Amino acid sequence: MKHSFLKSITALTLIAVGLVWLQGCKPKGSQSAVSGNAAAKVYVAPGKYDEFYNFVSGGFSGQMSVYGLPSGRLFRVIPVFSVDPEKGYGYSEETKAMLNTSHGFVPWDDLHHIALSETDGVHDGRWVFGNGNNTPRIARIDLKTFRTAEIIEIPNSAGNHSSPFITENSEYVVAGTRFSVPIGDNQDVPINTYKQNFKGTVSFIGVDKTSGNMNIAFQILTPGINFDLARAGKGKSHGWMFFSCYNTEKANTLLEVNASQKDKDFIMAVNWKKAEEYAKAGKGVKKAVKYAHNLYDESKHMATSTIENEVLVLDPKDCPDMIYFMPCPKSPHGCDTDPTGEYIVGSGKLAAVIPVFSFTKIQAAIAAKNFDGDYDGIPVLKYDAVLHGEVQKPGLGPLHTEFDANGNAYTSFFVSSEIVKWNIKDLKVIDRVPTYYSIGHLCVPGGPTKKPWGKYVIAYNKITKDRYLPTGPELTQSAQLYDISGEKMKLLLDFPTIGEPHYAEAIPAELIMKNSQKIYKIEDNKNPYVTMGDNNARVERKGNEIHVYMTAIRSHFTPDNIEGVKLGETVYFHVTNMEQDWDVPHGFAVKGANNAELLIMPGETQTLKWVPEKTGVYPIYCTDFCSALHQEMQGYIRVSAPGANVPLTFSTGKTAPVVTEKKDTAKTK
Ligand code: K7E
Ligand code: CUA
Repeated sequence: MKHSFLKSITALTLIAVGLVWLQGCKPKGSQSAVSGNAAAKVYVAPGKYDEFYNFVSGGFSGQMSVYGLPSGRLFRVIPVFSVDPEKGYGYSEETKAMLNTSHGFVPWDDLHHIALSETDGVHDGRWVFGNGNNTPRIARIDLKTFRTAEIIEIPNSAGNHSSPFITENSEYVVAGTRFSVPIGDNQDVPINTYKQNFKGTVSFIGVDKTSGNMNIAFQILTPGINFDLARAGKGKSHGWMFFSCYNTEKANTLLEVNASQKDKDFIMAVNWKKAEEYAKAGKGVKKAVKYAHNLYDESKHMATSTIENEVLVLDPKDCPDMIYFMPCPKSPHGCDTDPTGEYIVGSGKLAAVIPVFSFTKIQAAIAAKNFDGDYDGIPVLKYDAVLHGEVQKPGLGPLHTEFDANGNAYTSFFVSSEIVKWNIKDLKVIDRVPTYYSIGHLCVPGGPTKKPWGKYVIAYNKITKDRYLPTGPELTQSAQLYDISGEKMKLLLDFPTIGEPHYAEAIPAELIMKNSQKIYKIEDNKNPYVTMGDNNARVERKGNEIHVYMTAIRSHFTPDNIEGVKLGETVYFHVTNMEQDWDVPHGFAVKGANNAELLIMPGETQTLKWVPEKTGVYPIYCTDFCSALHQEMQGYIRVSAPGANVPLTFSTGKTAPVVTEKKDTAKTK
């Protein structure tokens, strides 16, 4: 009794102390931290371009946002996992399938990490990937159009946090499960059978070299621990992937305490070249699962969702020398590889040091079987045998590390709210700057690649408190830009962000802007509901459905007068934007529709579904100010009672024969 009472007191104290400590402290001198010429360094004159694109995850907004650097100007919010009424994403008939999952339509997710595609270890500007944490998914955004082109769901996963980290030729993006879960046929098991029944997986998602299309190449079954982050090897460590793991205690409740027991958790090193060989050699087992694979077809302007039924699973028991554990103090979060691929940095949230591992030593330790026993049958490498060294007294609560091209590392510290610059070889701290406040991830342009462009480090902060004008209980989160061109880091700029920023990547603007698409060619439009020119505009009744084949061009819709719709019918507006000029979208909205607007790009067709609930005349209009006569870009659709004798008609600019009705006559005469 007494013993367990004491135990719980200790646990509670731990929690209390931990909470105070984990919440971080406010750095001093927050008002006067900017150097004299900061404004000039971030000033991008009107009409001039920024030097970098910055792709920033939106966290619980489910979206990705695009900023310019160094200005911090917001250019675009790309809808990825969340519906976006502004663009009709997830609302138009064409885009709904993008958000389909094995659980049905899921209109939201939690996007934490960004991975720009790479060729030979360098960002190539073709695609950017993002992860959905909640309903495990990975999205691919096409950087020609800045639109989500593909979403693949990850089966046997829950809380897809360790994702989507990319290999140096975009061979794979990986997805490690945060939660271990019961896997297999019987998932209805007591939670306290965690240790027996719960398993983890890490998935390797192949990326087609030409199309970018994803497929789940294989999954590796792991002990029931939590995967947090990952990084691919590069250069000499190409062919390996490193995952940080926590909860090696395999706790299933009060992880705050119960998963912080051990002095060291693990970084899991995966030899994925070897895993590939095992997969090819038939060492895997095909497991029955269900997951959605959604693709946006750019010529059809339409998404399709396919439910897949199978995934190839590799069990380390049948695949020796494929994975190893390296001890890493204490609840590691970030796991980052330096530009040479030799050094792997673990960031233990509760650790007092930053351990840096050596790939050369890892290989030697594996060859010499220098193991410290095993964990669930997987060899554990000896800490001292694989350690390059530890950064001493770096700060409190290390989370993530990025690199410049000069052998320096930049680590974010959530608790002590700072960025610390240190030298990778001699592990000496060079500089530290406060962040306002409680930094999570940080980003150096090209920082995770073989060729960092350097110049800046950007902090993505969790808390802003007094930094901005107050906006009620919810305050903006923010980014801060620091100059890293000299020995000392210099704060240049704060800018607010969309949602909660987690990870971000930055890439020189010229790698993307030269490929940016301006329009969709109307002659290539293969949408089954396209209207090729005003002459083909029409309204058709199919059973209980009315299909409006409509064109939009400055500054009218064809047709813009529609009559004869009956209450109880469902109306589909298939709107084709006939424009072939850059930056001339048309919008489309219907009064009272329980839906969003459409925002239709030049040459594109999008469809709005509308179920009228009352008889009457409903205005329709263009929502995007497209010309001097934008405000004239409008029309009417009339809905009559089911039995009414109103024929289905449509027109634009025609003076229809006057139908005399009593009340009209009464008014005019
Ligand atoms: Cu550190 Cu979800 Cu990458 Cu946020 S995670 S900070
Ligand atoms: Cu079209 Cu406004």
